[in-house]
Amino acid sequence: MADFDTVIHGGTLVTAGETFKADIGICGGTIAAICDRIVGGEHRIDAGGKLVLPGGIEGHCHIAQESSSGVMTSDDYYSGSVSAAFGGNSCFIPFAAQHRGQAISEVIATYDSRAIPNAVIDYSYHLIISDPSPSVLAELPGVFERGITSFKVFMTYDLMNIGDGGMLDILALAKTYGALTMVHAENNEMVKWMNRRFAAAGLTEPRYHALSRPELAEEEAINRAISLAKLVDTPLFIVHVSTRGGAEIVRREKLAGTRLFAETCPQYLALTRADLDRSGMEGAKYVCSPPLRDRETQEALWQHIRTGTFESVSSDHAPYRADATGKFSNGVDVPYAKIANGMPGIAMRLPYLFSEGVAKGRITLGDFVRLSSANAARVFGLDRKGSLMPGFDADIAIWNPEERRKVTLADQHDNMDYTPFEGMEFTGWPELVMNRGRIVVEKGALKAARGQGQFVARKPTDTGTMPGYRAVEFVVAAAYGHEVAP
Ligand code: DUC
Ligand code: ZN
Ligand code: ZN
Repeated sequence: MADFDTVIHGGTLVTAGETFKADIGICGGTIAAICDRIVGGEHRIDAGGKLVLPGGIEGHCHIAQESSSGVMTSDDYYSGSVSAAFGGNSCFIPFAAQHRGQAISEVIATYDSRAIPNAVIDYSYHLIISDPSPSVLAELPGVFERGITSFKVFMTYDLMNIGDGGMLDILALAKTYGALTMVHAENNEMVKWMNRRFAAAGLTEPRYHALSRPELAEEEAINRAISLAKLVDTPLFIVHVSTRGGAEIVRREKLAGTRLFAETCPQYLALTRADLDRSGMEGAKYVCSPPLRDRETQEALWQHIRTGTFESVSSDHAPYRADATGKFSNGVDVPYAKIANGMPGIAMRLPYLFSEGVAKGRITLGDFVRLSSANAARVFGLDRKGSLMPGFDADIAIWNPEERRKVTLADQHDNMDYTPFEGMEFTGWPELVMNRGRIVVEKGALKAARGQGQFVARKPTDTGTMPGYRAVEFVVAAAYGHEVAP
């Protein structure tokens, strides 16, 4: 009997902290050994001197999810996970979205029915809460027990925005159970006010979408969200930071010890609001929220990536086809506010980050692993993923750092009719992706069976040595002899 089910040999291993040549022995889906040279193994995979990395963990994507206005994403758990795997990921965490009036048990059952038979890589959910009623809050402990240890709330969109009071209630509950609250931070009233101004002036083309969601709306909401989380003294994750000002607030607060995490996304680094100027309704393909910004912002965000402001670069894959099932579900030639919000990118996240980051010398290979996998594992409580270590899941991606390829729609594996990265040339592509020791993708071919991905129960977030914040008012109340819990 062979010692190992699989041995990966002849590669250069990269983790968040180290780069070294070694072989990996895999047994029962787990990394069993890492050492200079491993002989034997039932299957042997020759890494041929290429890079052997922890599989990517996509922490922000919308799969088989209805928007608040009822538009379904084009990707289900099959096409979404296949596409993720072709892009170097071995695990993803889409959202399970509660719409108002829904019980959480119903939401989770719905997403289970979508994910279990279809996912080809491991998955979990972040729970979106749009209606924090007492009965919904009462359901949350059961959700944490199931290993869904993070949720997302919105400060914008009339049908999703839960208001500051709702956020405080959720943050307080999250604190009790050690859950992580993620937030879409844009000031709803500022956006609505801008929308009314543009509508009154007859400015309804896609390009005005970007202008209707000012940088100030993001900055104000990030600041407010952090204040709310500090009052409660519980960790917060700011999703899709798109502005220099927002990133600067995150940076400042982290330096002050606030328990805060944040991400940005490739679209804010690769595209600008000028992409919404494309002729006809082509610009609709670039409608996403927060919106695309400008070249100066791109440079600033890269600087923040380099210097550790962001834990991860996530795709925010929100795939709506440029047809009546997606972008134009309210009709073609509609005002920008009626165009479905979001763009695809789950397969391009890592090739983009590798090419523009590592290959262009902006970040190190260790940074790449942190931003693509290791930090997501730590922050989202995937305690057996995000690194190459004995005892960890054999979630592994072999990358060819030299391969140069142009992005085309024909090479995509999602269910989309466009890619916003069309025509861009990237250096560095994944060649093989493995999840729990099973090959999912190899040399451009899918090897996984539908439904072989497993739900992963997650642990609470590791906030490490971040000291957090204790509002003086609770301290004074305690001195008065009243221990009021935040
Ligand atoms: N927020 C997201 O995170 N994704 C798509 C649209 C949105 O508002
Ligand atoms: Zn969002
Ligand atoms: Zn999103």
